[in-house]
Amino acid sequence: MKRLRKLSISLMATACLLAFGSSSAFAKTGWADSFETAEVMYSSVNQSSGFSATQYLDSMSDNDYYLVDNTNGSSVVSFSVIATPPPNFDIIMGVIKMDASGAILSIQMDNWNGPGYAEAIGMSAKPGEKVYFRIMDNGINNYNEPYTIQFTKY
Ligand SMILES: [Ca+2]
Ligand SMILES: [Ca+2]
Repeated sequence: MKRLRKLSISLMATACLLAFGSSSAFAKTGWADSFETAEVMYSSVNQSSGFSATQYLDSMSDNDYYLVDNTNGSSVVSFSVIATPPPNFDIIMGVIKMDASGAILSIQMDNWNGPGYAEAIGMSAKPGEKVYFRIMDNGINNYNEPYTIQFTKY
């Protein structure tokens, strides 16, 4: 019975996903899957001191990109990013820093902590730099619950 209910809920979610294909509330594969479609957490043009989002990864092939963009900035931006997975979900946070021309300055894949535990980084971006954060799963995971990502400017 419990299983049946779960199935009908997931069918409903699928129906909603079809009805509101572009809604970020059901964002999954197809949302923020590349550098070009990254969700902007901070931009030197439209500065914010904080950002947070709650999103789902739906499968091993899904991933979400987020951007801290200091391309047109006039000063160094120092900040932290914390990605917190649901229980039984092992998250990997890729951190890709680029210069204004898109040349990659550094890449790291942070996976310090296991299922249910956050990956976090404190760093800075000089004027002209941008940093992409790529949220991925580490193997097969619990896809029924969302992860959260939080950007905080120091
Ligand atoms: Ca995605
Ligand atoms: Ca991890």
